Amino acid sequence: MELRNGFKKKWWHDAIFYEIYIRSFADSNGDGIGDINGIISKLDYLKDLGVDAIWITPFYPSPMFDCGYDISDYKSIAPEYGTLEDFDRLIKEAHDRGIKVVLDMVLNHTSDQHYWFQEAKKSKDSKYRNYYIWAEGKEGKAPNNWYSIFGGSSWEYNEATGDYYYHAFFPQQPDLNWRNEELKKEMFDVIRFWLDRGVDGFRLDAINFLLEDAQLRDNPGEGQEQEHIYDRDQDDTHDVLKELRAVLDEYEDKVLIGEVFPGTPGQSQKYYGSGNDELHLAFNFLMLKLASYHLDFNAATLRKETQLWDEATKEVGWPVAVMGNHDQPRAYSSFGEYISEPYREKLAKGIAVYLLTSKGTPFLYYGEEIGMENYLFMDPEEFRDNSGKWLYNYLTKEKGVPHEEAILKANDWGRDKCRTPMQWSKEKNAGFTTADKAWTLINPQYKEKNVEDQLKDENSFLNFYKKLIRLRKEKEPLMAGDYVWIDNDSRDYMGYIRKSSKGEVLVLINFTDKEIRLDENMFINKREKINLLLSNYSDSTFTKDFILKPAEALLAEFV
Ligand code: TEU
Ligand code: CA
Repeated sequence: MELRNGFKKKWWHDAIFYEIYIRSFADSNGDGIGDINGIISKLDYLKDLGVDAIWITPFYPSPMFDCGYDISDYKSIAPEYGTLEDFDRLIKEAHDRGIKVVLDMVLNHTSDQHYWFQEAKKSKDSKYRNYYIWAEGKEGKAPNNWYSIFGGSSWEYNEATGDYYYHAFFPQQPDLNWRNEELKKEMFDVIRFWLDRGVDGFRLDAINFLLEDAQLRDNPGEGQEQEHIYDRDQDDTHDVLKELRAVLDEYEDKVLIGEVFPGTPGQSQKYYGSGNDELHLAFNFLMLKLASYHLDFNAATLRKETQLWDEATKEVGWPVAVMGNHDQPRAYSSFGEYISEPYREKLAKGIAVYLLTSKGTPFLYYGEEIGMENYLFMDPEEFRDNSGKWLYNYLTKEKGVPHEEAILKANDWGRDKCRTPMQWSKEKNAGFTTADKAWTLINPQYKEKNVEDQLKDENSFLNFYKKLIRLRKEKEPLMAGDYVWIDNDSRDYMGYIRKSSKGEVLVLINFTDKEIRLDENMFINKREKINLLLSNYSDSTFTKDFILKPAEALLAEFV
């Protein structure tokens, strides 16, 4: 099959991906922490859901300052997650079921506990000094004004050497120096290590942060408001990506998926390179814009963004559709803000319709399929994510903000709310662990929302997802088709036909809590009849009266 612009179809074009936040997915040995054997025990569930590939968040040894995104050994597995033998078994068990396995790879930085950094910080003569980025201070202050993602200067003073090292994220995550050939070789070796073990590709963490301006020039603007023109998206990052891609291409059929942050369409487009020499896929952080920044969300903004992404990827590759991940609020909660209470679940199903009828590879985040929601942590002692902890302390201790206000802000910025354990059943601890307590709080909502109950209920959220996934696989236009937009202006509903040489599928999503009557001539035209494939209402009347009920979302075919 040929996709647009002569791209040959690969497995990842039509695969359904599923992100597993390993610590919270399934605990097999009763220590309260999800693990590799836990994942193996749920492969049949994933297969049945229709998942074709899993992306597993970092499981390497780590002091866990950033929940595993601070790696201290790249070629091993943290004991709490299992062993390399468990991992090999996971690859085999997944592959036996036709499920691909993609690892999370953090190339931008290591943990400050990594042997390289421990050595590097001892002396300027260390063999590993040049693995990291060092600079002299200026008048007793940091070398420049670069501001870190998690707050504060990106530079940290090092006593032993009397100078500063650079960190885009926490000080516990020193950035690697990708201009050093030796370092590059070490990391490519890591990539080969896992490819040799049979993994099918990588999700590259914060890949546009890889290199910084060699002259360390100041960014325009200050603090959080600064424009990151010298500490992100440097031209030579693409040279490294091309080398990395060449390593990947030594193997057959592997995929490179990049987190380009914040990932506007124009910015991300560059990371696809010519279309065949950098990333295969770059995440689209639409939901981040809609949710984290509380933007004006409606059918028009979503349509516009979808069109921009389609345009941006047209020449160079293939888009991604994603509604949530381990850094973002749960989609169910974010979109729920835009509609009145009785229609929250309907709209969440509408968002699922959008996700699974979009052009591009869909990525699900664990628990999304049962409608898991944010869980607010009201006691700062319970925070597991240091970004929320940092903000809470900063606000209460340095800014004098009262607890009630600070805790909400810390929840907003922190990421614990979307990392609560998977809700498998209404048993104790949601069936996630047999331990007394899980490593983090469990959303008490598990009693009403869990896999076990939803599997039994024909109209459940989970079964809606399953039906959608099945339709996406059955109806070729939903994968390969182009968009034919039905109404390019409506702020209330989105309508499009996915059209390919094999046929057409109509998609309509009402984003409001009001009925919308459509003019059938808009889409039915010369076609005889319209046949409903799926609606989030079991009593949809659309094919008779062309009325979309409040928050109704549907797929239909012309016959
Ligand atoms: O995220 C990159 C990133 O920029 C986001 O962390 C974002 O700024 C933040 O989460 C907003 O709340 C990746 C990982 O996905 C994230 O979990 C890591 O913390 C980060 O890199 C550092 O490795
Ligand atoms: Ca465990």
